[in-house]
Amino acid sequence: MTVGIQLFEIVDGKTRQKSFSPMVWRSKLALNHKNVTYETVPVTFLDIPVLIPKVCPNVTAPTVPTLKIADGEGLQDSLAIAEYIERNYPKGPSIFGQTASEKNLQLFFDSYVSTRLHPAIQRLVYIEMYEHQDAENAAYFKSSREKGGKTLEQLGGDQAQNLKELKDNLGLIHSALLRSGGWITGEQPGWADFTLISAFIWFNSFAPQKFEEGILNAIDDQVLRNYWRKAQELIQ
Ligand SMILES: N[C@@H](CCC(=O)N[C@@H](CS)C(=O)NCC(=O)O)C(=O)O
Repeated sequence: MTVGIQLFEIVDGKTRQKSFSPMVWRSKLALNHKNVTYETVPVTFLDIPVLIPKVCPNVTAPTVPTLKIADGEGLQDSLAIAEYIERNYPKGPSIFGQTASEKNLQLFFDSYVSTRLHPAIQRLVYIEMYEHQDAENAAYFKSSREKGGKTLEQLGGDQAQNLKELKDNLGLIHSALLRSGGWITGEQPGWADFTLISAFIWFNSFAPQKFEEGILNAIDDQVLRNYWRKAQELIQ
């Protein structure tokens, strides 16, 4: 039997149904955008160091997403995966745009999402991520995150302050969406959108009420809510 492209994705330890990682979702949205046929391989936190080195034998720090492109050939890292797809599936809509400067701007947006939204979201979902694990994965999650000496509660910090930080940093994104009237990248979604939507998926999958408050209701109009509604067509 020929096994095609496989994407290793992390799921929660309790139901093993919830694909939550923002980095995995960046890859999934890019694969879907290019109409690539692939199957997903669900793994938990504890499976990652066991299974990923079998696909990528030389990696020092196994993580997901990992794409198995052929027997014995694996590719780690969401951006590397998207670049591989863009190179190898030239037909159809582009992920990064037509020019180097378009790609550069999208990577700038990627950095903005990763540095201005992810930290506050991470602090807002530490406890929920822990609660969605089975006993073994919960113990791993807790000990790996607490090894710096702070408890999960302490790492989460002041929730009101986290929501304020999110709101402050959503302002520029909201303005960009108002200007474009559609996706961040215009009429077609692109890498910038995939990074933003993936952050939203992560937040919403663990803490839908905080997501509602911290993202959809952060600014007093429908722009972010309409964007999230529109994003549902890409999420499969
Ligand atoms: N730069 C990497 C980061 C990948 C990463 O950190 N993945 C997380 C899930 S979001 C992971 O595999 N964590 C394993 C762990 O925490 O044990 C990428 O973009 O793919």
